[in-house]
This record gives sequence, C-alpha cells and structure tokens, in this order.
Amino acid sequence: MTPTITVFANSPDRGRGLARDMPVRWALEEAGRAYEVRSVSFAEMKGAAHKARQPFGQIPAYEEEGLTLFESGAIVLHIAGHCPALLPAEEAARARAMAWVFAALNTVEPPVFDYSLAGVLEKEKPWHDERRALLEARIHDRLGNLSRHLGEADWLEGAFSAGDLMMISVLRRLNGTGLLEAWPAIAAYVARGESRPAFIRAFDAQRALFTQSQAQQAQPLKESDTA
Ligand code: GTB
Repeated sequence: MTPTITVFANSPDRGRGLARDMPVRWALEEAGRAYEVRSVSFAEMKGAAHKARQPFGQIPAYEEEGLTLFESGAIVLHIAGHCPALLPAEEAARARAMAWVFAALNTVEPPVFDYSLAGVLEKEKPWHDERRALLEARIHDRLGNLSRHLGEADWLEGAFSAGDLMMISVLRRLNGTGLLEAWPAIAAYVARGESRPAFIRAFDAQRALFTQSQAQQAQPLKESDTA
C-alpha cells in the first residue's frame, strides 16, 4: 500500500520546506517510495478525524497498511528502518545513525526552535536583545561541537543516513540568519544535503502544493461556489 502523509493545506512557511512534513517527504524520496498526500486546513487539523491520526492535532501524520504514525522523528525512523541507505543494517552503525536523529531533535533543535520563535513572538519584548544573544550563544555552542565532530567529512557517520537527514532538516531553519556562516563546514554540510536529488524532489513537491493552494485562494469565486 502506498503510504499517505498528512500535511498543511496552506503551509505558514510559504513553501520554504520548513514544516515537518519535509523530513518525512525527504526520507520517502531517499527510500525511493511513492507516497500520497492529504492536505488539511488548520480547522481540520484540530478535528477528531485528524486527531485520530495525530493526537495533538499537528502535522505530519503518516498512514500505511496497518499503521498510523505521528512524530516526524518516529516516522523518519520507521521509513529508514526499511531502507539500508538511511539506517545501515550493521548494529553499531544503525545505533549511531539513530543517535544523530535524536541529537538533531533533542539537542540541536531546542535552541534553534526557540531562536526562530523569539524572532517572531518576542521581538517587541524589552528583554528581546538579551534573550536573542543568549540563544545565539547556545546555537553557536551546538554548531561548534557539530562542526568539530564533522571535521572534513561529508556526513556525520561516514555514509549519509537518517541522522544527516534529520540534522540538516533542523539546521535549515538557520538559513538566512547569519548563524551558519560562522561555521563554514556546517553551512557546506547543509548545502550538501539540500543538493541531494531526493531532497530536491521533496522540496519541489511541498512547494508545488503551496503554490497550488495560493493559486486556488487567488481565484475569483464562481457562481457555483456561492450557491
Ligand atoms: N514533534 C512533532 C513532530 O516532530 O512531528 C511536532 C509537529 C509540529 O510541530 N507540527 C507543526 C504543527 O502542526 C507544523 S511543523 N503546528 C500547528 C499546531 O501545533 O497547531 C512546525 C512548523 C510550522 C511552521 C513553520 N514555518 O512557518 O516556518 C515551520 C515549522
């Protein structure tokens, strides 16, 4: 059965591929698996039908024969579990790749996420500059350690894995902030991930959906729409 992923009908990232369906799409593309897309509005996300797929009323959700799954990390690990190019069969290498998925989501993402949120929700607060500096220092600490681990290598553990896919998905949120530029090896690592054909296919697919949703909104109402 072809899996179905549930995504934003009209993504607030405006097609920049920053919503969390992006790593899922990317993993499916790396695994060479076709998939179908169900797009939901914000109202639909909070309804019972979607909460049966995703208990918190968020995207993404993933469905295949006999399995409904939520949490982008769990979904990526599930897809990767059937794809040695994303999770190697050898036990130690597999455990290391999985550790990097958790490192991306649990260690690197928190300050990156707080930083993006601060830029949107806390900009007018009197303590914004101070908090921003604090978050930037936390991000630089993470990027410095990541850069040291990566060294001159292309990927975190030799061959590309689900760990790289998730780490690059998290780091992409820093594109355009100026923070990546301080760490040229990390900036190059992100660009390397973004140039993979599977990434490009995933990116183009989510962008096409956003463009289509914008075009539909811009269309004048037909008489039959208002009847
Ligand atoms: N831990 C869950 C997972 O990894 O699957 C988190 C899922 C999640 O945060 N989903 C977000 C969501 O559904 C969308 S991706 N939010 C709506 C809600 O909670 O009501 C996060 C996201 C949203 C917007 C942008 N953006 O505009 O740039 C980027 C990322």
